[in-house]
Amino acid sequence: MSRPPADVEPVIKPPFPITFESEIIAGFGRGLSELGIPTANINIMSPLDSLDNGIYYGYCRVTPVDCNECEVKRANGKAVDFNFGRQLEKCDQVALPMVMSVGYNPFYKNTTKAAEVHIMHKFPNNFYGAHIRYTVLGYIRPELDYTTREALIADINKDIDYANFALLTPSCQEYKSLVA
Ligand code: RBF
Ligand code: MG
Repeated sequence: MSRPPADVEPVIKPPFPITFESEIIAGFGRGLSELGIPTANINIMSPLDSLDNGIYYGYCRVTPVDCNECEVKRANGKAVDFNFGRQLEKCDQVALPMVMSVGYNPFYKNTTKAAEVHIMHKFPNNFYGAHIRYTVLGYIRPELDYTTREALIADINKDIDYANFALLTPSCQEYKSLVA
C-alpha cells in the first residue's frame, strides 16, 4: 500500500480510531542519536499487538506517573534515568500529534518487535516511565528497508509532514478528545 496523498483530507475508517494506554520504556537509544528524530518507545501489549507492522499517525498525550526516580538498564547495558514524566509541564500534557512505527525496523534488522512514537512537540526533558494514551487514526505505509540512513530519515520526515497535515483536518480533529 502506498502513502496517502498529502493534500486530501483523510477518511477515518475502521478499525480506526484505536485508543491504547501504556507506558514509555527505554528503546535502543538510537532515535535521536542516529537519526536526529527522537522516539518514545512503548510497551507492546494487547491490543497494540494486533496492528499490522507499519507506520501510523494519530494523537497522544503523556502524563506523569507517581513513582520514585530510578535507573533502568537498556538492552546494551547503558543506564537510563527514569523520571516517570515528573518534569512534564502542563503544556506538555495536552493532546499532541504523533507518528508511530510498529515492527522490526528492517533498516536495523531488530529481532524483537517494537512500537515507538515520534511526537511533534518540543519536550524540554525526557519522560521515561510516563504514562501514554494514544489514538491511532490511520495507516501511512509499511516499514521499509533503505540503502542509506538519509533515505530512512527523508521518509520519516514525509510521514511527519503527512501526519501534520492530516491531523489538522476536521475529520481527524474530531477524535482529538479521545486522548484527553
Ligand atoms: N525503521 C525502519 O527500519 N524502516 C522504516 O520504514 C521506518 N519508518 C519509521 C517511521 C516513523 C514515523 C518512525 C518514528 C520510525 C520509523 N522507523 C523505521 C524506525 C526507526 O528506525 C527508529 O525510530 C530508530 O531506529 C530508533 O529506534
Ligand atoms: Mg526511541
